[in-house]
Amino acid sequence: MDKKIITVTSPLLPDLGEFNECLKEIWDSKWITNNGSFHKKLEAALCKYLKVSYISLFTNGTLPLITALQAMHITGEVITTPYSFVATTHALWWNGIKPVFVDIDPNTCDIDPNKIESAITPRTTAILPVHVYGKPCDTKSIQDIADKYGLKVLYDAAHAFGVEVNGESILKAGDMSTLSFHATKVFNTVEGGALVMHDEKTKKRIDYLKNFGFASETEVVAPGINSKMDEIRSAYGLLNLKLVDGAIASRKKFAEVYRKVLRNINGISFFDDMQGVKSNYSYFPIFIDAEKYGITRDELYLKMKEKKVWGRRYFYPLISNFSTYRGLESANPSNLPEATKIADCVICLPMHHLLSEEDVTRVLDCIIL
Ligand code: T4K
Repeated sequence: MDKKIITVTSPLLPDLGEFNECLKEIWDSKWITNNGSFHKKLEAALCKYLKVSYISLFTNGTLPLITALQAMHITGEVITTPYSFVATTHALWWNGIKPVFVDIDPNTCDIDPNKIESAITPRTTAILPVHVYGKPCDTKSIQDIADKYGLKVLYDAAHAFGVEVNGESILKAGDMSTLSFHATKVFNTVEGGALVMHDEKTKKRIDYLKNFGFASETEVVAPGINSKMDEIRSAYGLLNLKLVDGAIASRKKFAEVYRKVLRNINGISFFDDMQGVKSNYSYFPIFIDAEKYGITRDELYLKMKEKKVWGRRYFYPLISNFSTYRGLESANPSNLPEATKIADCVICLPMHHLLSEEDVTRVLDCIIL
């Protein structure tokens, strides 16, 4: 019998019966977008779940990045990481900002705070770090640098839904944080995203900017974009929010099995849980030392593919290697040795709530040589 494909992720789907009931309510109300009742309910529910005071829903995780930069009037140069999904740097491009890439700390895959200061110039206005794989950045060191140089900090927290450090949401760090609710994320609204901010004034301003800049029926205060989440996705999100803790618990269980087996394989490394961090197990990256392991990352990746196990090389190539950015001085691989090394040896293993024990065994059988 043909084996099924095991994909890197699989979307969390709400109960179809309950979703149908919501659709009926939306149909009856005839209010399908523009800050409807499900939109309001989802914002309130997310504030509670994520332990934050203010949130603004968006249509994806890219537009909140673009909008936050606009709202904070960020210009000139912004220090960021090359080790992320390309949307992080594209958000700078869309605002006419020059990205300045800084290397990562291989122990977390997040931007290395020790390398930020030497990249600051008189044109630097902000830092755009990413909590890669949901692993929290060193937010204290980053904030100390930002305060010293008068910089803003915008966190791309696309992977960090529900992540907490010592009982506090990671989304409280910096000036603002963005989330992605794409189908491939721990919590999804099909497509979707959000911006988390710390005061009501900013929330109001962001709500104008995601609605073309309208402050009232007749007033446009800025060239805003259209990035409002509709009622259908908001309802879907509300239902998924009830399921997300169960999905994270399943992910944790599978992560523990992976770790138990992989710990005994020479040349394969991975992350353990960080002290004091409530993780969401959004990704399970492994790092291959080809010399010790015996085959290269790409050989393993292709072998997995042959066996219908679709891992993904997140994040290879580095953003700094894409044609739009590789001409930048900071994109030179000699400036980014750790990120270059990690991008060349990483594979994210299948990690989602619908894996079975048999799936996990099939994944591990590919890796055990
Ligand atoms: N910042 C960071 C750090 C990000 O990682 C992202 C997005 C963003 C910003 C921007 O957020 P959004 O604007 O996207 O909300 C995926 C996602 O499209 C992207 O959201 C995500 N990061 C990135 C890391 O991964 P692909 O091209 O790898 O996805 P795709 O379509 O190949 O899907 C991967 C696997 O997931 C498939 O093999 C099967 C499974 N899948 C996927 C979809 C879409 C399903 O089973 N069902 C589905 O509907 O980019």
